[in-house]
Amino acid sequence: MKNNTLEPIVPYDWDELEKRVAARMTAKRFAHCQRTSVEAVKLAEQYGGDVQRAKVGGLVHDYAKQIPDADFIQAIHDHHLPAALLDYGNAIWHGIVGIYFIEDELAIHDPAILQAVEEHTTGAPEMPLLAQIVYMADFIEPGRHFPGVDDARAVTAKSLQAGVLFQLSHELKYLVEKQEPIYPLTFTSYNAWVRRIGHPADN
Ligand code: DGI
Ligand code: FE
Ligand code: FE
Repeated sequence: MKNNTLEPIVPYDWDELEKRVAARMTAKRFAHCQRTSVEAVKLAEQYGGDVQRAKVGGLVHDYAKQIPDADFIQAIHDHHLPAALLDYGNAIWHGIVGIYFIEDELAIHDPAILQAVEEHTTGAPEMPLLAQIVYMADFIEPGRHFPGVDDARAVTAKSLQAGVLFQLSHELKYLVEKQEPIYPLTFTSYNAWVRRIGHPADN
């Protein structure tokens, strides 16, 4: 057995997975995926997550980021997904609809990994540990340089759940500031997390 095997999560080895992911995106985006994978492994080690799934989930989370809009629209129809998705674009599609390309092209069917990819942009009201890990790794990987990223790293180092709420708040503020439409799940996620862990002083 080769030591870089990913079975049964992925039916081929790590080098092959990297090759397939790299083939679907620019070198810059691929480097982000690699850094997200490394960050996800660190978070999994710290918070008791599944390290192998974190490594794979981090690498494939943006697999569909550079797939053309027309292919997403086709996939939304083919998989009978909600028509409301058509009001959004790649920013929302690459996770929620991206999982179908991951299943078809990468032959990854692991439910925990697919859920983590599905939820990596909007979050979700109930995110399993792996989804929280991939969500935060994407946000704080060392290539991120937005204002507030150091606070995000510090919060996440203390509490993964507090990191999730931090990111949801940051995302909403950013979207409102840019006058971007907000996908309803982003709101629903924020509401659930702020009720669960917001205002610690009031609890
Ligand atoms: O794919 P990445 O750039 O690594 O990161 P991401 O998947 O977390 O976010 C991608 C983009 O999605 C980011 O520019 C902000 C945007 N986004 C997140 N939530 C929403 C959103 N865009 C809209 N329109 N509505 C949302 O609710
Ligand atoms: Fe993404
Ligand atoms: Fe990403």
